[in-house]
Amino acid sequence: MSRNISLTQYLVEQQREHGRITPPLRLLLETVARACKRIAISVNKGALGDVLGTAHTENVQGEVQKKLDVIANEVLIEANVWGGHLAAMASEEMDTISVVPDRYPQGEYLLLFDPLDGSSNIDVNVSIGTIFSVLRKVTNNRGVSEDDFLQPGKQQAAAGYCVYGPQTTLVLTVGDGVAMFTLDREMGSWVLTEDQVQVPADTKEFAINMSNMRHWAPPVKRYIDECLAGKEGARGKDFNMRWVASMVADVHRILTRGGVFMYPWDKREPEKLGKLRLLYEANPMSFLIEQAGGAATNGTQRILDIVPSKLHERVSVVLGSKNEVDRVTAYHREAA
Ligand code: P6P
Repeated sequence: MSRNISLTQYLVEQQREHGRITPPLRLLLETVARACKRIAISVNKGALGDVLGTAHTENVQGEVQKKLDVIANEVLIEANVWGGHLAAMASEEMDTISVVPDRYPQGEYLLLFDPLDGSSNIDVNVSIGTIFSVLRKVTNNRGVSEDDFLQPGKQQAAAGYCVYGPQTTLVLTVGDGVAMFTLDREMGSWVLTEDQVQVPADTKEFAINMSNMRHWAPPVKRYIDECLAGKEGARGKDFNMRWVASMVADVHRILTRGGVFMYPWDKREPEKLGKLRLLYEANPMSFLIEQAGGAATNGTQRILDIVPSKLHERVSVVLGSKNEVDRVTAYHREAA
């Protein structure tokens, strides 16, 4: 990929050739991309800026917020509130939705985001990222409410993430495959560096937090035990393990070279369906993975088919190389 295509040109071509992008959606995506550049500047300051450590506040999840969690959330809200492309926003860092105030026009789109995912890695200089999901507001005859956000992930208009790592890379889908844009810091612009990304159907790499092994359900334990048994075991091949504890980094690796990512339900908090959030973590990542030829389930059901009942609903996640996800899902169905 070397035609040096900018994000704007990619979006204009998607708009012109495929009709998948309306002008307000193009404005939305360019605004989010610009906000990610602003977040990258704050992330890259590290100890040189007043951005590390905790903000001494808690979010709706009861988690202590890092300063950069709050900064990233504010950057996304401020960048998107005035453009007229959005009706409202939802964030991991906010208890309820943020409706576009009356002083600005309201648009037809809803933006959901985890402004800075993996924030436990901030202070130790490991890759983190911003995850976003775009829905269309389905009810035009009244004001926007939280119920407008409770749509299954298959109804997303767009989804993506920005990974703040050795490179700053924006990964995006509007339903016509997955494209990757690398930030050219000299120009301050996003340049298309991969298009029509494909996840290999098979892999030898799995990503899971092994310290939770004693809490897993049997199908997960069976799958991982077989991976660990290697070529002498049922799988007849050796596996490798990766766990960055930053979903964006793990998913980016899988989009780049394959793999399977699992954050399954476990019995530590049995009332919780999983750790990861459905609307602004699992859904956007599942949309990207499926658009790249991979698969994403909660162990038994396609994630994008799940109809949410709450804004901050959690879900069990198995996603990545299709043949491995299918195997894990088959083990769950056999166990059921
Ligand atoms: P654990 C980050 O906090 C996150 O939400 C995901 O990005 C990541 O995959 C997971 O949690 C890591 O969880 O329990 O391994 O720290």
